[in-house]
Amino acid sequence: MLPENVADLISKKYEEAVNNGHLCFTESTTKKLKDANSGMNYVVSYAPSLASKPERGDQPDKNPFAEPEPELTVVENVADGEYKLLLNKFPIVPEHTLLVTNTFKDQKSPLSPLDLMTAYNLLLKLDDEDENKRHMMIYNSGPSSGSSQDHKHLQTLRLPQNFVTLQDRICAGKSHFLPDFKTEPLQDDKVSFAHFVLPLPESEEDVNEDLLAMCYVSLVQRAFTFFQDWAGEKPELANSRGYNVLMTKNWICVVPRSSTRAKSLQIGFNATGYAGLILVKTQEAYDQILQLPHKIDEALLECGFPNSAGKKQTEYNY
Ligand code: B4P
Repeated sequence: MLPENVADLISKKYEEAVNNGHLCFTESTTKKLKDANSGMNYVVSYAPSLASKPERGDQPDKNPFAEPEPELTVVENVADGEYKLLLNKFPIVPEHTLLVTNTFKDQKSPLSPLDLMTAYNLLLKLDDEDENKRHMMIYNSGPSSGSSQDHKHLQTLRLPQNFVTLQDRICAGKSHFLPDFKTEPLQDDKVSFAHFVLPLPESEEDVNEDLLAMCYVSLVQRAFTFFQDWAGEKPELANSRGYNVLMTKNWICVVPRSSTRAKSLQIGFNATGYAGLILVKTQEAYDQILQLPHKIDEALLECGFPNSAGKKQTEYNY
């Protein structure tokens, strides 16, 4: 499925691509912050040079994944030719990879059991407890989710060392379960935005395509309920149906999205924002965040939906 030494292959290809100029790594200043109100940990990456980068790269009409650059291609055929494993051409963290479908599939299409399983297997191969390395898969689906490319791609990036995400915190000590009409997914009532989380089984042997698909479908269903609920007030939300998926070896999370950018701080978020990884491109936003970290939580709500912790799905379902 994936080569045993995929972590080494990524490192080697990354080093070559940086050295031969095929990959444009952007340096950033990073700062760890904690919001005392929400308890959320943040790593804020300030990268002013990205402010002038065009949103869809220098060739906005071209699909970069139709014929990916060989210099960025780590594995040509993953899962019987279903995907390619590529290096992200414009990363802010090293060795950021993309699992891209070989034939065109829409980024708005749901994740398939194979998408989820392949991503999970990649996480297993990249995480290294001895070296304290953890990774997260993200899927930005729909225009309000922060995605800029329409060809289906799942991203995998390393989490900052010793970083505890919102999802880690609420899953701590919890066993895997599937939600039903009595049990809702986990949601931390201290943060302002809606997010639905399920712990994954501790043992990787208990994880398979069916289990991941059931988790994903049950979480996405809750996100879609939000769109229905807001259809009267904001019909454009019902049509855009944007959401983020975040997954580590330990949990899977879905966040319904209402917009890409927060007007308050003038910053955009993709899935990483909802794990507490915040990319900032202007000095103004950076200064405001350093002064008042709670502004991030407000901005995340602006781009999401209100937290529904404690409510049963039937209570916010029409
Ligand atoms: P999308 O899902 O469509 O968009 P995105 O990751 O939100 O990045 P975007 O392009 O909007 O850039 P942004 O300024 O927000 O993913 C498309 C991916 O394909 C991108 O990662 C892009 O770099 C990559 N890509 C485009 N052309 C390519 C090509 N020819 N070959 C290979 N890959 C190509 O963010 C700038 C960068 O920082 C992005 O890489 C983004 O993923 C990353 N990033 C954003 N927030 C981050 C955070 N908090 N922590 C770490 N990294 C973060």
